[in-house]
Amino acid sequence: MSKEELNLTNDSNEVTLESEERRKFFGKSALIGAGVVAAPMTAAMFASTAQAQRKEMAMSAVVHPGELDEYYGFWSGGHSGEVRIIGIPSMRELMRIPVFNTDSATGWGLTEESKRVKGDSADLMMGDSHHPHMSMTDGQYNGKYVFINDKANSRVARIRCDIMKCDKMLTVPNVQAVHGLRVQKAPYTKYVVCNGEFEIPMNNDGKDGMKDVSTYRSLYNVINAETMEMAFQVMVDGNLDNTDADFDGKYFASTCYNSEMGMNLGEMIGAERDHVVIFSLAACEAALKAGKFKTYNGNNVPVLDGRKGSDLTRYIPVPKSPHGLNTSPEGKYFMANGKLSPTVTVISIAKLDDLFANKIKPRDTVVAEPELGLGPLHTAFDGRGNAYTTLFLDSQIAKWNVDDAIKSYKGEKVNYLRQKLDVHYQPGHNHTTQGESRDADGKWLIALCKFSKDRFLPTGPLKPENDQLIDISGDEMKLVHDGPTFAEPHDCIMVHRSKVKPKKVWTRDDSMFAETLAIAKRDGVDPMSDNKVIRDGKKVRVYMTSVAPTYGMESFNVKLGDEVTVIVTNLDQVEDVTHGFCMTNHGVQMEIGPQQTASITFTANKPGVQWYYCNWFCHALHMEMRGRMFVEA
Ligand code: RUQ
Ligand code: CUA
Repeated sequence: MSKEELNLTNDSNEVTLESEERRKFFGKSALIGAGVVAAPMTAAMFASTAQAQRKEMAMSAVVHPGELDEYYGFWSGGHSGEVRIIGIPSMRELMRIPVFNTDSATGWGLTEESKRVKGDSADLMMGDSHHPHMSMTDGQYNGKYVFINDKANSRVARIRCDIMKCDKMLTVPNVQAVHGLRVQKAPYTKYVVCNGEFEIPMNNDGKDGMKDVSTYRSLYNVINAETMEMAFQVMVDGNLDNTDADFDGKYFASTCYNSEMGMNLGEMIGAERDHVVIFSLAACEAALKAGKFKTYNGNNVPVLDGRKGSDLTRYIPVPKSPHGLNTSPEGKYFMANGKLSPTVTVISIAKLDDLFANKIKPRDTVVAEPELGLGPLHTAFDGRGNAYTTLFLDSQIAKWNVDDAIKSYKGEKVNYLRQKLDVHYQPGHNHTTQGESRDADGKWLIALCKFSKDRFLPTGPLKPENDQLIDISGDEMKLVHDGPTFAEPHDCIMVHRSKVKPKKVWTRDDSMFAETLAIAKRDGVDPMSDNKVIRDGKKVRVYMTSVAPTYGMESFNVKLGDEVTVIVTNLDQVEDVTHGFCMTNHGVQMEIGPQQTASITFTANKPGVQWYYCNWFCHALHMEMRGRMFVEA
């Protein structure tokens, strides 16, 4: 296998000469050997006749000790509520970013800074994260933000990629269950868009009409990506599910099921057809400007009417209950995945202008509807004209050629199906490297399998999911790696490492703790040098510094029942020297990275000596990094 095929040539200026030399030295056979170690095979696989071929496949996922992955994977943590950073192709979990969940290690959800980010939902400890997507400029990832939805609590959060922390969170008003989420791809991510999935009365105040289903609506939500405030919402017919954007900054599209407005399964799947709803951004912005909107539930978010017949939207009939909606990376097609139908509906984006001008009928925009297999959920792309669709019921990925599917739809006798690959088992989302951007490079495909069954050592009734890495660089898809993951990665993106530039230490003017510094200033404290206790009635603010392996304050005094806020500033400037602050027996713990200020509040409800200690291993004398809080009864 050439270096190219091993993915070692890309931006090789980042790869040290030393490792280049080492790779040459290792040569082919050594790499194969290491591959077996990195991705152990089951006995059954060894027994298989395809053994030699499988070894060849395992090779390309190897990232040797000390070497770096080529891609950042941003993984949804599903109902764990977090986002995870996975190195691709090694599939090593590099970091977890707590977002909607509460995190014991970093204190996310417990610290004052994280509570400020969570705002009106600071009391919620959990979430259900689905769709992470990175901000873009001209259809390319720009490394600035990753956005993610929380279906459980109807929220959208933003992660800053320079520090890999969540810095904004919005509870979307007027809706329940924010599901599909994408970003505007061009000219830049001005808006984040997401679907309010479950239909509810427009004024959901528990007064009249609560049981009158005809008043229920699902809304499309458009959020300003920079301020993370609502821009506007669009009322539709049916339940919105997944969404994506074009590459021209003109249209968004959502799959929409339950056009019947049924309240139970039987009613929801009665009709033969549901829809893809197309939203015209220009028409929506014009309606907004002209004041053609209403407000509901006592808030001032403008809600536009995009129901059937409105000029803001068009409804394209597709087989019933579609699920995933994906834009092909050259910007030509929206694709709606059939779920209950074995097909994917291919909609030509170039025809949408005519559709909005009423020159053609909605179905005239459909240029292909290939039949792929049972339970198509999501489609990914390799940038070479091929599409990869997960077949949930068949436990397969279907690779098919888009141009051939279009020819076939026109009646030509061509076979658009290229290959079906078994995956293990029941895949939901799949994703290719940079595949939702203009830079789709067709190297790797991930199948996020909902069930792992027999693929790993048994772990009791609850089993991991299985994220499978597939090499798509050649003509054939090759399964390379089984990756167990905890509940439940719905979706992911894989971004080339050249696009992401995280900081190594915090900068002192970071907005994350700006408010904490403002409080310190009011207290007349310089957190970079002062170790001081400020009493403010029953409230006590304890400012201390930390330098490995000591806190600036060995002890402090409070009274029983005081509300104590401990504000720690980490003076260390060395990369990776993170300190912690834990007050034993008080449920208090947090991370303080180099040059960071972090604070946490608790009630001193236990008299006597209470030790606090550093819980991030920072120094040979880390165990000695502790102090006493004296609580006077
Ligand atoms: S959507 S597969 Cu949120 Cu498919 Cu999970
Ligand atoms: Cu500071 Cu451990």
